[in-house]
Amino acid sequence: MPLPQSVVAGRKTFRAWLLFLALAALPAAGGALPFWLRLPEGVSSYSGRIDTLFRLILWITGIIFVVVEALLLFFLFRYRRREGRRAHYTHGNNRLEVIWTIIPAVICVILALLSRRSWAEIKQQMPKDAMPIEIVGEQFAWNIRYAGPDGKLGTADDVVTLNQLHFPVGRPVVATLRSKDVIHSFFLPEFRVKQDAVPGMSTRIWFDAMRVGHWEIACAELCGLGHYRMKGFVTVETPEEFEKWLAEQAAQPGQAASAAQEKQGS
Ligand SMILES: [Cu+2]
Repeated sequence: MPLPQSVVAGRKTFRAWLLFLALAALPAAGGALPFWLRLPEGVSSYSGRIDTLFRLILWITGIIFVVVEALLLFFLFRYRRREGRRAHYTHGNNRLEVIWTIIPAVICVILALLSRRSWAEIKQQMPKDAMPIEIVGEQFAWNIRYAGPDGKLGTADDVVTLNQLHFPVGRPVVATLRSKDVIHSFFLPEFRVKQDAVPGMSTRIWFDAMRVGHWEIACAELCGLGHYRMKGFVTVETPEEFEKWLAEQAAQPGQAASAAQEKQGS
């Protein structure tokens, strides 16, 4: 006895979804992205985990995008206006609507579960033995405050630099992020760090570097006319080089006074 029409159609839909999921999962599992979508090099110890999630989401949304646009074009062409054909009114198809609501919901829940641990480790738990610093955004610069010779942040011997972020390789940095005026976004692309600096709020973030080098800080929030030049510089160096640099900064005339002034103003 031949199978009813609806069962055949159901099986076809199921097979199509299986094929889609395999298509989405395979390249993502292989960590592949086409060359024109290459990410910048990953420098922090968690950049690889962020990239895996990013690629997975990009493949899933990318394939859905292509399928949806292709269907849109197909239906536009298939049901175009033609002489003698009357439009007919339809309420849609309940079963289809349930399917295309449940599948994205399941995908979202799976993605949330997959990223849960990384989110906790990167955004919620601050590492111990980290170097504390303070970063204050303003139109249009980053003020970065380091603990001075007394090793404590928030004292008169703090070292304050403009747009110069230095830290030693291999040691995590916990930064307290603030803003003086409008919302800025502290962005270190190679470290996979992006966090809003919101006036009136202190937000803690952490990052580290697996190798020495020079990179850039960007502001990822349109914060005013000078937004484009709100650029800073990251220097990751050996612990000895970092100590030397910090001592040099502390010895600069006016540094202590400006640190104390900053403190009063903040
Ligand atoms: Cu900004």
